[in-house]
Amino acid sequence: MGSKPGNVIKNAVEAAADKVVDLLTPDIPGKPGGATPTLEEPTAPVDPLPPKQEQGSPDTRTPTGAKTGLPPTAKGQQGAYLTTAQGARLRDTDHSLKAGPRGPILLQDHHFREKITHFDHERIPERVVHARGAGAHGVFEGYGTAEGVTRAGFLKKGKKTDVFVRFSTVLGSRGSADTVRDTRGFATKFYTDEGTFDLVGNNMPVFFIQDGIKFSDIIHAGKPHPDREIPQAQSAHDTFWDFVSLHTEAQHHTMWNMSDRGIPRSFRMMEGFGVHTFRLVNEAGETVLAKFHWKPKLGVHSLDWEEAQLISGMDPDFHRRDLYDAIEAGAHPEWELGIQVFPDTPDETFEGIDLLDPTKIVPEELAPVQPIGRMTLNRTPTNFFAEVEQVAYHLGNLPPGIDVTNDPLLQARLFSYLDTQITRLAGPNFPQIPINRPHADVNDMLRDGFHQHAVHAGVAPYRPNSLDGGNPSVAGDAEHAFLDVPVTVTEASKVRANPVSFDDHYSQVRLFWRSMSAVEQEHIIRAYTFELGKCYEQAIKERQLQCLANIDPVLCAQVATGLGLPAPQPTEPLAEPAPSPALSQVGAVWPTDGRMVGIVVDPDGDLDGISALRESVFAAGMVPLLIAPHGGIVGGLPVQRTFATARSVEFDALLVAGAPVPAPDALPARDAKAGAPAAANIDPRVLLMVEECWRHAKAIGGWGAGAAVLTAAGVAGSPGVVDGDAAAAVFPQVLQLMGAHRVWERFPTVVA
Ligand code: HDE
Repeated sequence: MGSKPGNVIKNAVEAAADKVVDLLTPDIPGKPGGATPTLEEPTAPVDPLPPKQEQGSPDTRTPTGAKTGLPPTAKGQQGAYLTTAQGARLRDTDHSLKAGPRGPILLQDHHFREKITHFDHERIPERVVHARGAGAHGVFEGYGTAEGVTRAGFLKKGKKTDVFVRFSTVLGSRGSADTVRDTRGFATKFYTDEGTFDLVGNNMPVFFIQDGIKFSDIIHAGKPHPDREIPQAQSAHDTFWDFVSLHTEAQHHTMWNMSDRGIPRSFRMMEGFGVHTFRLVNEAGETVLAKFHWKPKLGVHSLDWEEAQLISGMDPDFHRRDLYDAIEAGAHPEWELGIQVFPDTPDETFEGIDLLDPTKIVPEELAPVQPIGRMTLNRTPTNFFAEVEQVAYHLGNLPPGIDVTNDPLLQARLFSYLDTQITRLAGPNFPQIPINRPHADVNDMLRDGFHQHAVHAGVAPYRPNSLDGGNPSVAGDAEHAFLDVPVTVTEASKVRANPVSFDDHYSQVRLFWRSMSAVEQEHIIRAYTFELGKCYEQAIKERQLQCLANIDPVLCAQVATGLGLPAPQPTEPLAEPAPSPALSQVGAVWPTDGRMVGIVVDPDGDLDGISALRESVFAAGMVPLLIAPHGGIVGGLPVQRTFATARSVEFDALLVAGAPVPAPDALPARDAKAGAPAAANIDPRVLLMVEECWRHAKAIGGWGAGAAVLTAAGVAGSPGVVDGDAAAAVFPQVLQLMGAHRVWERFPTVVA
């Protein structure tokens, strides 16, 4: 017979109590009569546990990406039948469940609610800065040249490491135009075997502020005005110039923005800078200070300001398109990573330059940039949101061999990047998002939180422990542990202050100005004149002119003339720094890979040699685009642009084989030149293309009827305009001109 229910419970409780006693009693060390302890000593490690689930070397970084062996064009959905998020197969996804065909939607329609609810939450907060960006995958290969100064494994000779790079503008929203005048972000995630290394840099080597506590202030000043939320992605407004004229430490970075560096031709043609000084440590524990530089294989090139503005309207995605087109066409962008190396002295200066001041550079002439590896971008994202939008950089992500310094801007950044992701990516588990997963095995003791994807085994996520076999154990040098370099921190009083050396706000701005060629100086003058000309407040213009007077009197006088204001006298003695020729973008010849060449043809004209010309352009690693009055096929070749869809800004050079004289009624009356002489009666859209290419100092070539077009446009015979009898004679000369990026002598200069 069974016992009474009350007895069953009592017996079970007693049995359980016995069990507890059975398990625990013998293990209490020193207890009289206790058995020998069976658990491990807290600190004795055994073989490490396998990596946390879902966080090993991620073969499944992108479910449909190349890593899985699927082509990038693989279908978005995997499987034949549409299902709910729970896997229930669906009969219909186009009609909501209604009370009759004309009735209201029923609340019980789970599929409808799941679909709309998910859609309602598709957007996440955009980055508070650097919201607009584009990213690509690639590979980094170490040269081994840095082995003497850093133990970082990814820099060893021949070592290949996957990377993901995100380029960005700073000020604009996620949908803003690519070609605005702004700093560009250049953030690289190295998925190294020793943990992820994020080099979160810009295309300019200095920053607006010296202390991170002012970051929100400069960004509030640069972002659109809080009342009307305009202007978008611009620094040409009162609050920006108010800030930089009051915080004169910003003047150096501001001049970089006003220079051609503020309007890059392509992400592929930008330098990148780590900005801060880092500390490197080698196997022997010796340290040096270092600055990181990315040098583009294609050279550093920029747009013309008018061109940049036109592109903002014609093709706001210009830089993004350029990057993805180049990668997909096989013109894989490349950069060399280099370092400037300085002795790690107690004063942390080099040649009198404070290495902790992020508003200062060390000219390359004083400390050459030494190449330590090469990066190639070779794969576009499979899914923009999953990869480019969700990638989360943090300059605290460092491998052993690279450490931070006390640069107060860097120190503030060490806090900010982790913090911002918690809101942006909704919780602390964002490192588990595929694009953010390290390629090194992860074995952390972080648990729970929103969006926890790992299913952790074991009971003791703490250490030391005796319940999970003492795991995890800690690593030493032999196991590639990260090393916090034991730098001496001098005892000092707490202060809110900067070193005195940080007070020099002008000498390096003058250094930059004096390093520019005449044409680059002219562009800088025009940029300041444009931006200040957009300000309303007279006092702000005057204050900024005073800053310019302290940089250079000629610069100040020219901008003042443009603004119609008197030029003030300097209030500080002008420094006489030696120029740094490495800062100028003019004067060298560069590869032309991936450049765009427009070829204007007349379908009824002489098409001889066009096919061979296209092949020559391809052979030079560039992209020929045939432009004709209408689409379709001309001379057996596909037309890529028509007179209606083409605009000069898309091309790096223009070749004109001929342009048909439009029939009198072919163009709207406003486009036709009434009573124009026959020679000038060329389609005005072709003339505009030629004129703009000329104004933007691009190489132009023409032959036969095309040469006549150049004459009619009034550009024949001027520098960088080549004419000849045949395409075969003209193209090589145009190619040569393109190597210099622009026909520099076409730009006017006012600075002697
Ligand atoms: Fe950033 N910065 N920053 N920054 N930054 C961010 O982090 C911040 C600074 C840079 O493509 C944010 O994930 C502070 C210098 C790049 O995802 C945020 C300070 C340099 C990117 C942040 C600086 C940079 C960011 C916004 C002053 C060049 C884009 C979203 C102490 C060396 C990364 C995010 C990407 C992004 C903070 C100054 C470069 C808010 C507080 C100097 C390239 O955390």
